[in-house]
Amino acid sequence: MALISIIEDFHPLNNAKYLDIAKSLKPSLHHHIFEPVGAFMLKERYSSEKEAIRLHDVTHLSLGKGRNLCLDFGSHRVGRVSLALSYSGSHPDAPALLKLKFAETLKELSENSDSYDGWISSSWIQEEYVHVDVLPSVISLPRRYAFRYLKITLMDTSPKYKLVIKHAECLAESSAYMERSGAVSYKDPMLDRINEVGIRTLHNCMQDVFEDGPKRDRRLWMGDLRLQAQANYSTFRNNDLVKRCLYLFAGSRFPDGRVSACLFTDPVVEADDTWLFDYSLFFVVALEEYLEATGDLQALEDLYGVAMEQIDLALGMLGTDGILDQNAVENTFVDWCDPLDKSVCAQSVLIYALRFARKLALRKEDAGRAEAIEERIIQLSEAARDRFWDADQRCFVSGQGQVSPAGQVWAVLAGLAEGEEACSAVKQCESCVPDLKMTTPYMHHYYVMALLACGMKEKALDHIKSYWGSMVEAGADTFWESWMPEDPEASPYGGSIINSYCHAWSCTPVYILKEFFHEEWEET
Ligand code: RAM
Repeated sequence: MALISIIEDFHPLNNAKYLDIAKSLKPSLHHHIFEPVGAFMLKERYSSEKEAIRLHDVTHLSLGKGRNLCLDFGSHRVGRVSLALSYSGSHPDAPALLKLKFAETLKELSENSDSYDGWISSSWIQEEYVHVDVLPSVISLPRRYAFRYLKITLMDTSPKYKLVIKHAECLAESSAYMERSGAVSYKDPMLDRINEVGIRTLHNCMQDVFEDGPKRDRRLWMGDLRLQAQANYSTFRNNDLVKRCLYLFAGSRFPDGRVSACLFTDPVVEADDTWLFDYSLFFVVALEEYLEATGDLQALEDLYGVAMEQIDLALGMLGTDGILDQNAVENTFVDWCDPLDKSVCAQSVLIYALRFARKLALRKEDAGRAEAIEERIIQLSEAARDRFWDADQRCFVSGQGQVSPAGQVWAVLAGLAEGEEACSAVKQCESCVPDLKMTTPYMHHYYVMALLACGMKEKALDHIKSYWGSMVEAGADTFWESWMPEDPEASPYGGSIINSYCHAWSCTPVYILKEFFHEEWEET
């Protein structure tokens, strides 16, 4: 299902004070130069068969028309690339025409982007045609790329000369210092590798905001931010970057006060005309967690009202039966899973957010509000149990008898079942129908959190090792936006070439391991 919202004449409600505070928190970017550590050629333009080349020999290679050269920058990098080019033979009598393709994974190198026909723009594919008029020369590409591999295909020269690639480098950028990740060892090679890949994923997405992915969409999404912030508190602790992002969301909203699902920051800050019910509520959750991490009274004072507005707007979407209306359900994200009936999830996310809103109210010493929220939690939970709990199947059922993993996970996280009932619901996740399987690390994160909420620590750890471990085994340098081990080509967008292979919502094992398992390793 495509997630495309177009609202004609959309004019976000901007708050200059919040945007000024966000601006004052804009971080500077740190730079680091990376050069290739390896090289190879693809035997055919789109084949995966490789011919190894010693890096040392690259600067002496004369590339003629149709040849390609792939440079391996060692791991996933986010930055700006420059190439020093020269020639062999006679003086160049025609421009060199290069096709440059930047790839986050090896697989992308041999994919033909012309075959992509999905619903997200193909312009996200990192490919350029570049004319080089003067040789020798150094060309600096104008865009920032997210990649490990660079494939240079020589589309044309002239019979009089060949191209020589003398040097390539990437000026990588991030607002986080890798040396300050606070990485610890879990004394288990796979967990250490998962932790390392997770930290790199988060680091490479930490730019002047928490980007969802540096290849695509390169911007701030609320659901992603909530998880990035949690991972950040366990690692880099760039808490001002979280603060900046919260103020950005508060600073540009829907005209009726709703927090937008996502924001653009360039050329000016502007809320996207996309609203997701669950994402707007994650503003409340992320604010409370930020305050817990920092105790920032200014943020509490400024943003409390915006958070409570999200709660009031969401409560306004309840029917007289205490169950959310279709508009809320249909605008809930949860996971990329078309057949998923999201009614249990939407109701549960609201109750989950209410629990954070209550903590916020207590923090603000707003006792009346806290009490009213408590009553709502009880009322909405009862309504949800009446509607969705199936005592025979011992799990939550929505729509036309649908038992989905996402529904069980969110109901448990909302506290709609406890003890044996919660365990029984969560166990349903293992035996669901293929169409309802979880598709993203984002959803798998919440599954692990539900296992932990049920006290199933060993299972939670096993799942981290098997699910995130399967990405590591499939060659991930950074964690991927969407991943189903049994269907490696799966994409929510109609073609895996457009998938993001460094997506921060997938980095959360760095948080879970540190917060829920670290002590155990310290003891051993
Ligand atoms: C994708 C983005 C983002 C996610 C939304 C719902 O397009 O990559 O990570 O939050 O969808």
